[in-house]
Amino acid sequence: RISDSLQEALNDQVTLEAYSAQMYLMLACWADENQLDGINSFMMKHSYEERVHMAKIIEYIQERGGTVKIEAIPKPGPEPMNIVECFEAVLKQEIENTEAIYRIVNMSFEEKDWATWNFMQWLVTEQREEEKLALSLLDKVKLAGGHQITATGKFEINKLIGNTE
Ligand code: OFO
Repeated sequence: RISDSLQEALNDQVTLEAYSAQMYLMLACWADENQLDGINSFMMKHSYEERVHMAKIIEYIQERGGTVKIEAIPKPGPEPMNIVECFEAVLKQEIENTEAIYRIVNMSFEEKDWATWNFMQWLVTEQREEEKLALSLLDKVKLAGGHQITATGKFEINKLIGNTE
């Protein structure tokens, strides 16, 4: 059975994944308000992915005989002022999430809970990919003009991000 401390850390991670999902939803709605349909669909997809992460962690806690506690999710924000801030928010969120995941990996290592350690490796890989993606999209936004982006730049970047998985 999972330890109380790992149970608590994994429960916190459930809330953090839910928070990430809300944050992507907030960015998706911001994009929609700003006629950025490609960015909207990218953010909607990622919000869904975070919910999948959340559900997997819930299942894992239950599988190990632990108790899941569904907590309140803090309000995401603030809303970005432009596309650069939008992708800076994504990168920041993913980095924070990675740090939280590493803390659990470390705890499971110290407790020699190899099942949890092994389960967490999937999230480690996932985060590596998500951080890489967030960083490369932020680079592309900057390349397209960053804070000085033109209407054409916005049009192109919106299309490109809309076609990104
Ligand atoms: Fe952004 O990934 Fe969940 O963990």
